Amino acid sequence: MKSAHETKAANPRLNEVFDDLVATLKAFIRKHHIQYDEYHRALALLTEAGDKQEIPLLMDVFLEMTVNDVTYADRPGTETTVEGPFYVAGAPMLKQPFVLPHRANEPGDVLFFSGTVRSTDGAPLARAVVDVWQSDAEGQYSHFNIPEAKAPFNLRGRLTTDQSGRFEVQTWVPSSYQIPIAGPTGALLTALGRHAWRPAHLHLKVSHDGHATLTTQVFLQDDPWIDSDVVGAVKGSLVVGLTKHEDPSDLRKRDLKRPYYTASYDFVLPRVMAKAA
Ligand code: MBD
Ligand code: FE
Repeated sequence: MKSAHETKAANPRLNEVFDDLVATLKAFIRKHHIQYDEYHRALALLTEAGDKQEIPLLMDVFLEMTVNDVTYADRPGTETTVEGPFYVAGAPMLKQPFVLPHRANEPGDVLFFSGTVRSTDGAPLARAVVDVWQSDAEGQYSHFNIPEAKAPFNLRGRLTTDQSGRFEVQTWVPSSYQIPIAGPTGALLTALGRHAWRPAHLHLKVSHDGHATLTTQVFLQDDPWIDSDVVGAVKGSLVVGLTKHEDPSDLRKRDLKRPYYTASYDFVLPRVMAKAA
């Protein structure tokens, strides 16, 4: 549909989707008899979300999963899920043995997360880059909940797979994550009578030359919120179990004094076809 305001179609896609967005919202306003009180409440919510830098959180909680579904429908290999609002590019490139940046008194239990990266044809991918980020054991993300200056790139890092496509990284078991309920996104969830929890998860971007980058999450199986993620981002194929290690011989092997956990995941990346000239 062509709007009466349009002079030239500099970007036909923009005209098409924006005109439809506005038409959809106008139909929504009529359908629900949205009047000024609710219109002003919507403006106040968006204004507060902007002021508090929460627009990415608000959008990702309610809409990103659908964008993910549409973008990656029919994609082979490991299933994708949302990136979320807390990725920070440029995390440190780690050296062997891989340990994510952490504080001297990092709370919680040590986790060794290991796995492989392969191509859809089964070939192991050496020197694939695995970019990991997660909350700490108290549900806090560095650079967002923990000030950057206090703990730069805490629990964020990049590592590479070895010649057989394997990796192992030491981190800390993430906890269930509650979206801050004091902010506008959390307040909206509370007003809706919905909880604000996500099950414990590790975020990953896995990349390799000639392959499509995989953005996904790995979820911990026994989490109480595994079936009711507020973001709706859990897929069964992305859930892993934790194994607890407390035998003295296991602890000696890792040079640790407290029980630790292991989990693993085997990632599969689709090849990108070279574009025909
Ligand atoms: C998160 O930690 C997250 O991963 C997503 C997708 C949304 C909100 C908080
Ligand atoms: Fe997250």
